Amino acid sequence: MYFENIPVIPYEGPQSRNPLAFKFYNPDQVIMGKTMREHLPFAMAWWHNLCAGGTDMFGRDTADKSFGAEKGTMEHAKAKVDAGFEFMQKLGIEYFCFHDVDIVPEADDIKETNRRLDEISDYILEKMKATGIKCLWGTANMFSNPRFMNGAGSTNSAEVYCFAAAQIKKALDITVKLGGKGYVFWGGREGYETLLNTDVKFEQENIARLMKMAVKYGRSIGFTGDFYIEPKPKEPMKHQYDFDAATAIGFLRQHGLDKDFKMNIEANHATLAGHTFQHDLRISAINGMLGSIDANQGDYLLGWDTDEFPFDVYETTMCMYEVLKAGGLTGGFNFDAKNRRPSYTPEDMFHAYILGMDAFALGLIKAAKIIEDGRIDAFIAERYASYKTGIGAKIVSGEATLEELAAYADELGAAKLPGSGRQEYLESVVNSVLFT
Ligand code: XLS
Ligand code: CA
Ligand code: CA
Repeated sequence: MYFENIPVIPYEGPQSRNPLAFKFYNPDQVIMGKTMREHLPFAMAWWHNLCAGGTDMFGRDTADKSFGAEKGTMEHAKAKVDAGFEFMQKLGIEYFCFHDVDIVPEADDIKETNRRLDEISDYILEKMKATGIKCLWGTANMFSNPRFMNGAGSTNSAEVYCFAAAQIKKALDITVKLGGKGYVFWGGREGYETLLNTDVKFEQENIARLMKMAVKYGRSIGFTGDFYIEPKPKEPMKHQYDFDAATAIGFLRQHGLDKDFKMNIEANHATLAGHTFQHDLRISAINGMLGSIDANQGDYLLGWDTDEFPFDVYETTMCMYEVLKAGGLTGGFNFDAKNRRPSYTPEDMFHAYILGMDAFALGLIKAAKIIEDGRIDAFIAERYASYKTGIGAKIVSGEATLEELAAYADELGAAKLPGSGRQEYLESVVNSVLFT
């Protein structure tokens, strides 16, 4: 036991003052025909929760994530597995996500790293069988090791490219072994700092080549899940190729990868791209590519990826509105989030997940109410009503010509204004649903 003082976290309802209880996440509660557990397949992010101790640019770890073992050893790797499964069980979290180097210490020689990955994945598999906890997605960390300073798929070095391929191959092997539903590409260093040394076209084609090889290999070993691109515009690089959902979707279509890939949308990455979280979810959904979500939030006052636990219920509500409208996710909600540096105790790890799970549960409850209330949907339908009949219907059916529309405008002489957008009214509808 690593968290002796922490009980299994119960649902106690909104009036509860117990810090170690859910106020809104009630797994068996049914919303729009499905339980909260089904709507919200939550996942623990191995890296933040079990590895990161709060180191930042100016200071070292504040939290002790040794779990009683010597760091950098296989004992430590196993202690993290034990602690992680105890943590997930106590919170009722059914999935986890991992990078290769989160689950084992990386050795100098990749053959030794891979041997360690075989060993730890046997151990993880045993725990999965004993608890019923599952793998949401796996990925390869192709951004921390110095060899990836110029990217992985986009590196200038063919040798480094081979190491990226080797890591993807092994991470896919382990993901398949653990029954993972998805495999993520987050291209943190797939981008550039200056065009003075960069061939953008060549780099992007090389990324596509690597992804095609990954799909081919993954399918050959029985991976039937989705590959995901996780867009992010910047940090660590100045320009990252997977800027946002629209850019990533265009790239996938250009290279014929759109049948095998979907988006993994992270809230904080969408806001770094100058979008709302909801925007990138909508763009993914309308393109049939909303796969999974990295559930966190950024800080509008800071220009970087703060990976905070979700707290903003407006955001989680509009997120769940998108997810409900899209008919749910094939992936899940991975808490790619970390405690603030001064929240360094084991209890804080639980407080963080309780906050995040409750914020999404409340978002789900409220999003369902917005849909049931119907005023927003009715307004949107009415707003486009001029396309239902007459000249509008002709435009939509594709029968109209530019000359015909121009003649129609000539006849009108002057257009009526297109009708009020009623933004303030609609925002007050949202508030009335949120706060009753
Ligand atoms: C970093 C990303 C990363 C991916 C997985 O900003 O969020 O953690 O989710 O490599
Ligand atoms: Ca992030
Ligand atoms: Ca992420």
